[in-house]
Formats: sequence, C-alpha cells, structure tokens
Amino acid sequence: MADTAPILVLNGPNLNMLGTRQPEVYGSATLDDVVELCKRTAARFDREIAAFQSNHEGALIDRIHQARGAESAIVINPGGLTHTSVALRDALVIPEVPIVEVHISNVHAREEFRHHSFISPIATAVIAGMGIQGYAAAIEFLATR
Ligand code: DHK
Repeated sequence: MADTAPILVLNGPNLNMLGTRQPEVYGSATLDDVVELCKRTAARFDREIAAFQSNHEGALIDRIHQARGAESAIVINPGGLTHTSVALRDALVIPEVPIVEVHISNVHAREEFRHHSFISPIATAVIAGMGIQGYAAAIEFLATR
C-alpha cells in the first residue's frame, strides 16, 4: 500500500451529535463540518480521506480491519470508548499504520475518568483541546511526516 493511500478518519459514539451535543464542551460544528475540514486539509497535501462514524464498537472494529492494506493512516476520535475499550485498542494495531488520537475537548481538564486512554499508548500522536482544528492538525501531521 502506498504512503499516499487515503487517511481514514474515524469517529466513535455520540460524535454524530456534534453541533447539538453540549456545544459549550464540543463546539457548534457538526460531524459533516469535521469531515469537510478533513477533506479540505487533506486536499492541500494532495491526499484523500475516508470517513466513518459509528455508535457501535463492533462496527468501528470491523472498519479498522478493512483499513489494513487499504488506508495509510488513521485519525480517530474514539469518544467514550477511549476510556473503556481494550478491543478497540487491539483492533487499531492490526492495520500497522500511524494513528493519531484526537479529542475535541481537553480531556485532562475534565473528569478524572477521562484522563486515562486505552488508545494513547499505541498512538503515534495525541491531540486534545484544539476543538475540531485537532482533526486538521492530525491530517497535516500525517500528510507531512
Ligand atoms: C469525546 C467524547 O465523546 C468523550 O467521551 C471523550 C471526546 C472526549 C472529545 O473531546 O472529543 O471523553
């Protein structure tokens, strides 16, 4: 698989509700806005993205399996699964591609249970608290590294 294969942008549970969900925490942009921002950012580097969101752990895991040999990197906001899911972490190492974990909010400034991530130890980079610009930063990093 070429290094220029698409970058997979994954969003986990409840991120389909961006824009209406706790805007004081997650902002007013929608998931469509996030995907559009990712597309625009990737295009600046002549790259493409594939985007997928699910509220279901198994659906996310199935999509990650499909990334093996097909996509060159993964940007993931795992939502609440960040703090709970060994299975998601196990899946993420299968494609053997760089991973950037993104959180819209600064999870470290929030409740204690959000301070631990099962994903961070297997991620190449972790971004938190940049709002949806965190996704753009992740794509720029992956496209230029
Ligand atoms: C999104 C969620 O859904 C939460 O469960 C995480 C993350 C934080 C975010 O900031 O994007 O704790």
